[in-house]
Amino acid sequence: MSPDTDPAMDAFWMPFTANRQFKKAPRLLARAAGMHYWTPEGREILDGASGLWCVNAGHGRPKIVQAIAAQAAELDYAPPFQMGHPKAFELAERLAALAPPGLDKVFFTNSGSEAVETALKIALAYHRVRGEGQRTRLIGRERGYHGVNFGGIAVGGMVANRRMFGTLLAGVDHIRHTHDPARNAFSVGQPAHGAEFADDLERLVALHDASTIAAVIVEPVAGSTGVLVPPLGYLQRLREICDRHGILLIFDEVITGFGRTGRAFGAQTFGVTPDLITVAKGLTNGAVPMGAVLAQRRIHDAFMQGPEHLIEFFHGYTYSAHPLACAAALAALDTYAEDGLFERAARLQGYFAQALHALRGLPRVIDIRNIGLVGGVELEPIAGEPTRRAFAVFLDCWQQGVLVRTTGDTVALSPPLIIDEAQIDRLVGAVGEAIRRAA
Ligand code: PXG
Ligand code: PLP
Repeated sequence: MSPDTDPAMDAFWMPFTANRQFKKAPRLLARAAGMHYWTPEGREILDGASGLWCVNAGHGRPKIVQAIAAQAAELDYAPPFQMGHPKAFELAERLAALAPPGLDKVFFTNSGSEAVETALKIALAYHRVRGEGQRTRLIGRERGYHGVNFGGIAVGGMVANRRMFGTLLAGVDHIRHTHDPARNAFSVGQPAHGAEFADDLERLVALHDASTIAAVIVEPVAGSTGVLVPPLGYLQRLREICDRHGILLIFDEVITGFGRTGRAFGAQTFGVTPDLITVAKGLTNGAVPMGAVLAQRRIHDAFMQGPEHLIEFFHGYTYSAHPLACAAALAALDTYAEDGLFERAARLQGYFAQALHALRGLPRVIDIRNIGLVGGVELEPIAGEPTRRAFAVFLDCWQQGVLVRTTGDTVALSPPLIIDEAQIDRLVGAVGEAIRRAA
């Protein structure tokens, strides 16, 4: 412990945090409601990040709060193996109804990372139960983020998450990322160039043979690596190539799910239906940890063979479909629907895009990207000190009473979908001021 560190902060080894720096100058959040947080001293903070991309309906929504409290009193826990409780079934039906047609089977997990592991296991097992057990390869994409468990970091494409952990999963490969600032910088919405980046999958098919490949996993919009919006036609091309070769396509919609791109799922915004979708975060509006995999019926049905008294898929978590999470998710889906929040995101995206792209021309701004109510402002890194400039912007915004998120030298904005025009102006205005000071 360094002498200027609060001893009461010693024990907590903080996740994805510069622990020593944080504990010297902590940033604490004590309360939240609607679009705002408050620090323990009572300073108001405008939430430009939906917490961590998850509080899509804003904080402290009464229906969600009440649902969790009531559920805790009524049924705190029910074993999910060989047993069930009513809200788990109700929630699965609701999610199937919200998902693109065909994706009507739901497997519950407790996080996005677990949803990813689950989806990868479903893909491998699906091929195996159909007699194609030689399809063992999993393909990810450079600059992908799929959580922090071993499967997810293996298919993921962030070197900082990978380099400490040995050889990871065997047989994983990656297609190239879609970031192409030379042609696409400052695109409003989907970039025009780069559908052909999907053809990189054909390169891996030629190298490994399609018969060895189980699945490809991509985020429709890469979130954690800087808000990379898919080029027009790219996801369609990826779908076609997967279909041609019998490869499952997994969309990791942990960030893009629940209205972020202006529809319930990115699959709907971009008009491409995958075989599996992973979700988390906005599923419960961030109020209780929960994730899920949405699967095409035919994938589920392929498992439903053999004697009926035998378990078809050896997988599950103690807290799969936890009653508190189910109650929170049902109330979150009600809140999204009652307030028309997905439509609101679609309606506001033009205003948001205009506000964000007005930052073009500020010093060191090298790209601006947006879709729905998510945006990224990429800054020129300080020579030899990547991430420092964006982090300075983050700290400056925090001083101004605005919470944003940074990744690399990109400032990412993903406000709750309840944001209004004046709050968009305040959010983007604070980012602009901070960029000027950090230039
Ligand atoms: N897939 C995607 C696409 C994600 O964005 C996960 C999986 C993992 O979910 P869990 O619930 O296990 O964290 C995520 C999570 C950031 C940041 O701002 C993004 C995430 C998590 C932490 C930080 O870069 N996304
Ligand atoms: N480790 C031990 C010793 C366990 O008994 C269990 C579950 O029973 C686990 C790990 C997995 O925990 P979870 O189901 O919460 O993922």
